Amino acid sequence: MKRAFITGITGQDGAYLSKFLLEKGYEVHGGVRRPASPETSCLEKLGVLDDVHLHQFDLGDSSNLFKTFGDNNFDEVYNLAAQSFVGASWDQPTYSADVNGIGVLRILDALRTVLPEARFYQASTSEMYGRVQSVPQNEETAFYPRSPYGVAKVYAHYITVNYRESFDMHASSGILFNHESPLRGKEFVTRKITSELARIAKGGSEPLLLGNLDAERDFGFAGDYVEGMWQMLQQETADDYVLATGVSTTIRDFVTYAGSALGLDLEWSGTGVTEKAVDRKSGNAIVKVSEEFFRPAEVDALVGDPSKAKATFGWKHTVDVKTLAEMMAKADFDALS
Ligand code: NAP
Ligand code: F7E
Repeated sequence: MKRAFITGITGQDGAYLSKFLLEKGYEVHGGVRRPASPETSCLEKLGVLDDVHLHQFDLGDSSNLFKTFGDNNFDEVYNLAAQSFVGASWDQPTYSADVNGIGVLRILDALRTVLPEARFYQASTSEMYGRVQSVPQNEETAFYPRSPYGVAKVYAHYITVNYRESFDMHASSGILFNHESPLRGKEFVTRKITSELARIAKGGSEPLLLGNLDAERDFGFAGDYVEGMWQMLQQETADDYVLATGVSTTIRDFVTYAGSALGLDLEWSGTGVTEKAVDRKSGNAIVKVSEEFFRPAEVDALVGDPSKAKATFGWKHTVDVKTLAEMMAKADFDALS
């Protein structure tokens, strides 16, 4: 039986990856920051909390990384832990740099010293492309990060490549575009949209407040992406791969898709901060724009090219963006019933 360790096991991807690996017959271990009362709702919702082994683990502390890897003979280590909210990285820039950047060096250094045969996965991100240098983005596209989060992830990406090349470690980096699910945190835009529209569809009167509706993202389903993470570590040689759908969608269109799944027929009018959406049936204002949710520097448009992952191990997405919006909106609506 293979043994895997997942940092960030309590997050969206950690929960889906745990379920996926358990179904493959793995013994699954994971790191939690607050073992006395960890936030385990994602693992509970997927029904796997009782099947995983939780260890005290913080990316800020080298000694517990050495202990965790020194005491356990893991075959695969997936680093999913991060301060993952881009917007918060301007408020906590040094913390984001430490956890998302130097934290990865701490893991690699511990693995090199006490568990050098373990295969390693680093959660890299399309945010590294930032102000995009070509369209679509693939493994050869130059990085131009636009947030403290993105800058830290570029460091993490290159230190992973460097340890692979310097110490012959099996260390791979998955450059994943946005992937979402009913387990997504409510501060991220897709889940904010679906949870707020569900509230409105249930009779709530306050409109949904959003920032930049013109931003475009390549949205996929998290369940598809964790399979790609695992596939990367099954390759004989470690490498870097983009996972994406190849389709880009504005935030405005995602709202329209989610609204439609809940019976809201949205009509958009205005521009910039005066833009709004009204439900044609009720005449109620459903969406308004607030400057509060704009970022100091924006990533305007991302769209990925996953050809390398498809050609190498046959990965492709199975859920398109409309189905994703519907899945998330209905889950939020049902949760309120
Ligand atoms: P998420 O739901 O926010 O989960 C993040 C996890 O990291 C949580 O379990 C959190 O634990 C843990 N964590 C945060 N700081 C930590 C620290 N100092 N030490 C140990 N654990 C810590 O994120 P996600 O969406 O699953 O994303 C997983 C990874 O993929 C992240 O690295 C993210 O940056 C990256 N990524 C995500 C996407 C996406 O679209 N989802 C795309 C590309 C890359 P707590 O429960 O204690 O907070
Ligand atoms: O924003 C715009 C916002 O916070 C998406 C993380 O998983 O994916 C995620 O990062 C877009 C941005 O995700 C609101 O300005 C408009 O353009 O959902 P988000 P993100 O920044 O793309 C990448 C790949 C990661 O690696 C990250 O870990 O939506 N937007 N109005 C808004 N965003 C939020 N959060 N809230 C709004 O009200």
